[in-house]
Amino acid sequence: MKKLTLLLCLIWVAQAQAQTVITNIPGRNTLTLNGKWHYIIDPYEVGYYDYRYKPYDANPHPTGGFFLDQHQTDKTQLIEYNFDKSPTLMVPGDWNSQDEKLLYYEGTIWYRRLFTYTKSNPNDRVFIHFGAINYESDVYLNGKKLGKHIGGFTPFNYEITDLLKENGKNSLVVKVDNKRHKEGVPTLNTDWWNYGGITRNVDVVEVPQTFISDYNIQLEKGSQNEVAGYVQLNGPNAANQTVQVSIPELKINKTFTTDENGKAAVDFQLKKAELWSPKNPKLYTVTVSNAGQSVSEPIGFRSIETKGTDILLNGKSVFLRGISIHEEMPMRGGRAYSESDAQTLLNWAKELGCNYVRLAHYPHAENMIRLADKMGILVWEENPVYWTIDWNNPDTYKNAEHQLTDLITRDKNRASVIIWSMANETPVSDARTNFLHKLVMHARGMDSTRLISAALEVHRDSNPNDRIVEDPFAKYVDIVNFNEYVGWYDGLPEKCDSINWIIKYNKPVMISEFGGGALQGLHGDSLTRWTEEYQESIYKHTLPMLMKIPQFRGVTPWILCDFRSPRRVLPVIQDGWNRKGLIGQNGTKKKAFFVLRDFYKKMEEKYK
Ligand code: GCB
Repeated sequence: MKKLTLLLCLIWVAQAQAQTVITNIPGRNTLTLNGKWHYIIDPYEVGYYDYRYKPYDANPHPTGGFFLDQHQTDKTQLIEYNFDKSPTLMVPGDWNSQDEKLLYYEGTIWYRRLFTYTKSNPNDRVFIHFGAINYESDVYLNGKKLGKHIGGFTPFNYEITDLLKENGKNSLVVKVDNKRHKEGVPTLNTDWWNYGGITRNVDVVEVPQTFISDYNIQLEKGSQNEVAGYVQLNGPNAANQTVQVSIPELKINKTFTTDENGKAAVDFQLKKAELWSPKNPKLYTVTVSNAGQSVSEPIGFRSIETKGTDILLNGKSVFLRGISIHEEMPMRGGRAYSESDAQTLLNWAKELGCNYVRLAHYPHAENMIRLADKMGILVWEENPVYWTIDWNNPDTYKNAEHQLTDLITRDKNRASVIIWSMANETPVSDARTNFLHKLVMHARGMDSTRLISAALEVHRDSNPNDRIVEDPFAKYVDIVNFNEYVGWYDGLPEKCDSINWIIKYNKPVMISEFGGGALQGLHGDSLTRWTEEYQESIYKHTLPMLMKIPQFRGVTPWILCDFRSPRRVLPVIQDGWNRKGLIGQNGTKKKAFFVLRDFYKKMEEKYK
């Protein structure tokens, strides 16, 4: 009997996990739960396991566990926690940068937020939506488990219609655990700070019984006027319904019918539409409606493809003047999360002369991509498959595929996004290449319109000056990207002058990383490590070297800003920061910033 209950419980949790993610949250009827949440630090997970190390939530009628959010109702009662009397953290936000004692913390923290909610319509359904929680979360409403989610950078939601106390106090408890795992995605070893917490927006979302859960409205591959996509309804009346797609500015108003799964194929022509580009980031208000409800958002239309060694944006060859960015605010030393954080980072990229950014090494917040759409900045988005993933573990693969799915689901209507990157600097082996190839097929199955890439590695040969890019995975990508550190990990800056690049692919080639460390404000000659002059010299020697690669079509140097990393321990210089930023920890630009800016001015002229 016990076993059966456990099994039912597991099935229920699995179903809760499988809930489809609602897209376009900013376009919906929402109540924000951002703000102060009470929290309890729980390194031993006493709020989750009993003293025999059994999870309290495995019992359908749990007697303990912090998720019950209990309070003493009489003085004899023994309850050894109290959310009301515990301190608070701001949500969204990582915990590390909010309290000094949490800077290095990796483990479990419980969050609790009370809220009241009144539906605008009694028949509506209600969901709770999380923009991202790093890394693993267990979510409970009014003492009942909604589900478990794994993966630190993508959104998820749970339906709470039946558990919600209308007009009453609801207790939302989230167990967040940011411990790293060998089989995780990312794995144990990275070069960035493992910021834990509820790092993005939390919203209550109200929708009709049958609602528009998702849609894809983008130009078809290779076309500059044919829109192809779908609208997905969710609910009891999803099948055989009519849905409308309208773009008033273009006088478009089309009707489609859903199939038995609630999905309608969408297909129509754009006449005289202005195509989206960095020079003209034109967005049209697109409205999808069904049975009296509608969802709108600004959407741009552009085509992206490769031809030989060229990248064609709206049919015209482009050079991608880029910069790599971590999702971190240097001055604060914490995860970037707000619209104004995104504005600061992307304004710096613009100042540098960029038309493109590489959002490394995991999916960044949705507001960043939406702002890139508005500002006219092309975007590379990356799955957190970094360095040495557990390639032979099927659960690791599922996890990676899941995160990629949620990323593509979230951002497929963003014109700015042109590249899905599968991975960064992964060591070549059959298991790794199969793993990545499967991810590519999955991504192409979900989205045939965007380009696929990955940051590959460089090899040496018997000739000490030859650098070779040769990787069995390269045949599956549209653009060959690689990271190289000649002048930093590989010799001194002048070495760049004598390097021969051997790259035999007839595809566009981009350099996804190069650079070196400099402490902002530290000056000396160009051979003294950590000075701004050394870093400047790397840029001065690297850019001419890259120009000699015939297929060279873009670059995203490492990196816009200094960022925190526990790998970087050198006192006085690093103090826990990777110093390869073109902008220092205090927001001041280093000398190399201006070298790159001048180069980008020339490249802009050249590709006019
Ligand atoms: C790399 C990694 C990046 C590191 C960088 C470095 O190749 O892709 O995550 O931060 O090198 O600074 O060494």
